[in-house]
Amino acid sequence: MNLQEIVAKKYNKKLGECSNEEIYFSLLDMTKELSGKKEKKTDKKKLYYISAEFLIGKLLSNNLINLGVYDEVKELLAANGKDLAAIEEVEPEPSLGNGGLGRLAACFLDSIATLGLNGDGVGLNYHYGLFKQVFENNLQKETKNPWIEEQSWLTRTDITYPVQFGGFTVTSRLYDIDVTGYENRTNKLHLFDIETIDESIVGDGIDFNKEDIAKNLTLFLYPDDSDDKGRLLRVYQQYFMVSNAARLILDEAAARGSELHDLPDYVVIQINDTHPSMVIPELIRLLMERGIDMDEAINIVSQCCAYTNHTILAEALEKWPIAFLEKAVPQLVPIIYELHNRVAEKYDDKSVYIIDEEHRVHMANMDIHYGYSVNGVAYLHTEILKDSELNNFYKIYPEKFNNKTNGITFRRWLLYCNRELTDLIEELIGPGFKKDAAELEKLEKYVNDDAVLDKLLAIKQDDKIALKNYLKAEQGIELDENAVFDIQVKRLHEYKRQQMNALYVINKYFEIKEGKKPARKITAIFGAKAAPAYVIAKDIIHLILCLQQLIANDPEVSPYLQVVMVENYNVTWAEKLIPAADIHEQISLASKEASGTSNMKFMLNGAVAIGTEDGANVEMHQFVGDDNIYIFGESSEQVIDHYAKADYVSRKYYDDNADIKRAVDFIVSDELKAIGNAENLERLYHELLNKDWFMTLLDWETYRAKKDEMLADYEDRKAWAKKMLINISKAGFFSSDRTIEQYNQDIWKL
Ligand code: 26Q
Repeated sequence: MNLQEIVAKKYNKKLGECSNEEIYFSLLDMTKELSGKKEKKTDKKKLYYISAEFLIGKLLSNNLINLGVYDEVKELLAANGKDLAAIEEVEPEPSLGNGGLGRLAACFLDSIATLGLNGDGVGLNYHYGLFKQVFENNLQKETKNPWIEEQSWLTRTDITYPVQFGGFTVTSRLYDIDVTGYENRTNKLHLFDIETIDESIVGDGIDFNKEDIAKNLTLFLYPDDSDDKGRLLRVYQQYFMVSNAARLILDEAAARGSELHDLPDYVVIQINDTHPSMVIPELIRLLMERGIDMDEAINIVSQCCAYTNHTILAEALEKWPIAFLEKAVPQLVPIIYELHNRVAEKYDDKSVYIIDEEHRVHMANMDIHYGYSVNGVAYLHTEILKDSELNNFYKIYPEKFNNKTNGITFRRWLLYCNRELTDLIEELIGPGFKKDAAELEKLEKYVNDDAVLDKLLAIKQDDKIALKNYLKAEQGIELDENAVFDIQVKRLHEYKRQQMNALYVINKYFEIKEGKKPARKITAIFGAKAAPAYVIAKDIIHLILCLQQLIANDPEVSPYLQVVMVENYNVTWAEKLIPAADIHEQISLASKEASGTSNMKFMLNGAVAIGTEDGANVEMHQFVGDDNIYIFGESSEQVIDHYAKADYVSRKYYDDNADIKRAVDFIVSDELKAIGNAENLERLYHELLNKDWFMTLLDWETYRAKKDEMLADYEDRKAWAKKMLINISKAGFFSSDRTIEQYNQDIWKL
């Protein structure tokens, strides 16, 4: 049925008479019908991308684009007096992820379908996604973030499984979301849920009773893991996810003709970080239940599973106390012991054991021993895994280690979020880049074409105005589109060093007060959520919000400097912010950011990076050369050396550099305390001065110098436009289509 027919049947109205909500629900039906026609079920081997997070974002426009009907629908609506952008506003954003890892999974699903590969996602149907962030008294407050409505992208299926926990059983129900490839097949995102979830147990904010598993299992994305009850619930969630996944995998493989002994010919499982690692013992258990002996079961599973590592931060590598597993999933414990014993028999080096001396199960270690591939997510990250973090494993299994530098889907992060730029590119080099991102290199021949450079600048200006209008409508904040927009958006974490950027702002504030005014107004835009229990991260948000208020109310400074922190940064915000950026901040402490993916989105949209040689910045730097990216700071080798020698002392930098001292002291000044809370500000001040584990002050001076150089360069508008063009033309490598092709060639072999 076409849209008018759906609307007529559903609401007995003409298009022009419908509310935006009615049109949205009708478009849902239409899209589902179109995508359903593109399902394919023929291939023998299938990929299952299991992930605790799929940060898919709004789907309406994405699906319309991928189904090839976006323009048609937009025009039809316009002809009936309706605005697609206003209809998009009706759609709630499914925030089923924290940040990079979850968004990567969503980009990957898009590319898998776009490349026509047989691969589905498997995860959990959280009723509330990542908390909604609200600011109150310049502090982050968390509130619940519902996204499931009576009519949504979810389709209820008939698939249910009994899932057994220690002492009780729950019954699962599978819901599916269609994943529409760009002008290609439709795959599925499988999200498991239980029907006994009780949304009424959520109290104020995001508090709930963490013990009643039947009522809360899929209620929230990542319950707080700051206490043991929350951590235990996480184990229940993970097992529920993988037990369902394993059964679905075995049922589907059997339907495709597998006799289980040949499972690796039918199935490949990509384990997205360690959150789904229990799929290994669970599959072994299920195979044994079906009559396969232990040796063969282990062998089969080891040939099916591949593991991706997303972090080298030791505290983020999951280690579950065996007592947790005994309580939640006792049936897995003997299998995990068996897996451990086989390792312990073979190797003396205890660092590669699965169970450590404190009776904790190291999930990554299990993945590495009993999977056939281990990959990092950017060149430098994989090198660090091989050389240091996982070196003991690399020595045992060099053949398992490989790199797959992350990528992003250009459908969402260019075609959808920056139509004007997409049209210009198409006008210059034709439409081929939409399917083959490497073709963007053809843009390079325009690097001295003044007309093209002027158009690029004009598009950026339009995007900045679009952001200005959106921010005004959302938060009532006024931007100046002639300012330089310097944007840092990502989860709040000390290693990402938003605090270093804030100290730059403070220094600029002082310079302006002293009469040293910048050539043009600088607008520093932040967007970040902090984990609810991450105290210092919340203090950094507090500092930024206090600076925002202080500077906005200072008539001496506000003409030259503005700080804006957008509330509830999410995928929808990213789609507005990224096209509008002049400068993007990728300033993590070298060695700490596994890859980063916002860096790729900004680059593709013609922003220029200031960054450290960290994560995928290293590869970006190689592609664009020294003239088109602003690199500063100590190298990963130097940083790793500081940790080894424990020789970084932040106070030394504070004592030796008067500007650093002035900026750090300002955190606890009377001016800021008049706006903010002494407790938060003092805690942050002491942290920077006495600990500063992520070495903020180490690189501050070179950061300041590099950013000042960058801002001066920005004034040569033509030279800057060239940098923009080169960045766009070299962004092709960072398409997730390229990443997925490499996964398929080296790991999945579909
Ligand atoms: C672990 C234990 C208990 C509770 C939570 C967690 C947990 C939750 C989320 C651990 C890690 C995450 C998310 C990690 C993540 O997003 N990593 C990012 O992955 C991106 C995609 O590969 C990279 O680009 C980023 O560099 C990396 O930080």
